[in-house]
Amino acid sequence: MARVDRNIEPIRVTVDELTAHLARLCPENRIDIAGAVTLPCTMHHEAKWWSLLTEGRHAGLDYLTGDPAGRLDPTIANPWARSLLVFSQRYTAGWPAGDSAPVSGGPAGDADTTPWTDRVSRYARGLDYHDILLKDIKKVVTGLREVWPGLTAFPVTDTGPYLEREYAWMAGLGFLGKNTCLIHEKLGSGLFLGVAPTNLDIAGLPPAGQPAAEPLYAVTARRRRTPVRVAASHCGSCTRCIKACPTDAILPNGGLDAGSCLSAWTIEWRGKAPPERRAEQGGILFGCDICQAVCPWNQRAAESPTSPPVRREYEVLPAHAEIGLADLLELSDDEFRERFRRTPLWRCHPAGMRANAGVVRDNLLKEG
Ligand code: B12
Repeated sequence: MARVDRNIEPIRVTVDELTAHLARLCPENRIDIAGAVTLPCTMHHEAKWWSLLTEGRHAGLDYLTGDPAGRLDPTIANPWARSLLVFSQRYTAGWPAGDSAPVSGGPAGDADTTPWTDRVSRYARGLDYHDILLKDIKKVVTGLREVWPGLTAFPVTDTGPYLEREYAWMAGLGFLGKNTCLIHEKLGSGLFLGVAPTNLDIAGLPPAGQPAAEPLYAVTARRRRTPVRVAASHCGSCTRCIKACPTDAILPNGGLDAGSCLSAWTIEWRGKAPPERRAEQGGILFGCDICQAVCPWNQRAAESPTSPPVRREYEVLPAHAEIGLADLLELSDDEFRERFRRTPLWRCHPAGMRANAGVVRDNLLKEG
């Protein structure tokens, strides 16, 4: 990655000042959790990242492999950056027990009555988080800039060269599950993440490389007096996600073989799952929630939903009810564009959506 030299001076702030402003700006802008990390810092799970690349578990996603040094150290591209702000927004209030059917990939005898949106990951049933969350983060940043006019910050969600889950853990937003997801002990893992490198030099944060015990802001009240998140994982001996994954994508001790993940097959590979493995896709149309749906942390989150509710933009779009699975098989490119342009489903392109629908139809016919 090219080094961008900018004459940007750091701004000295205290963690208490930042916390006070986040406490005001996050709820106003529907951000559910926020924190900060001092840059540069050590990546604790650097080895996990390297093994993904060296063992070829990155599903052939070239955007993951470019510029490894830059990905591990954002200050190479942004030498002016002193901290990384991390933001999270819920897209679902957990997964109730038993929710994984019918997208579980098992027999789907009620194929005729299952809305096709039940076969889509929850994160992708409404509007696109790249628009919603990013706008919300930008509003928080604008609010911070009113306080600190010299603030430089480049918010991004998903698309930047940042290991967002690692930073979210470092910033105290949650812990990392065996399924590699960032899990908040009360909100579960139905969370989007976004980050912003900034020139805020924040006094009072844990030293660079030391994970924070708590986020700076959370929509939930503290549950425990002694924060428990500093350990990387709180999965204990639980292996539910490992056992439930129909394609064995989650490794025996945690971590993901992305090339076996249904999410990669249906989103990134656009319906081009290996022909001999298509039956493993079962009734899943787009994305996959199984490793999250079976997670006890998510089932607990669903049982005790927190207020305020999840942003309604992430709920199933009413227009989706106008069509069924069979229509997706024949959706024209124009109709795909019209229906899905501002949704996460856009990512798999029209041909990918038709291919995914074809795999589901074939699997349902076989199972039925
Ligand atoms: C590429 C990508 C994918 C790929 C590959 C995922 C992967 N695990 O490598 C595919 C297409 C498969 C995918 C799937 C999904 N993704 Co995705 N994805 C990304 C993206 C763009 C990059 C991830 C990356 O760099 N992977 C490389 C690996 C090594 O890093 P990592 O997965 O972040 O893992 C880190 C830690 O978890 C830790 N780690 C890894 N293994 C283990 C094991 C243990 C035991 C421990 C303790 C730690 C640990 O080390 C890594 C480095 O810090 C990020 C956005 C971003 N810029 O970070 C979104 C992102 C990770 N995805 C997200 C989501 C929502 C999903 C899905 C749930 C979508 C769906 N329902 O289908 C699934 C979940 C699948 C899964 N179990 O991971 C969210 C995650 C939110 C969260 N709560 O964690 C992100 C952050 C997008 C966002 N901005 O919100 N994704």
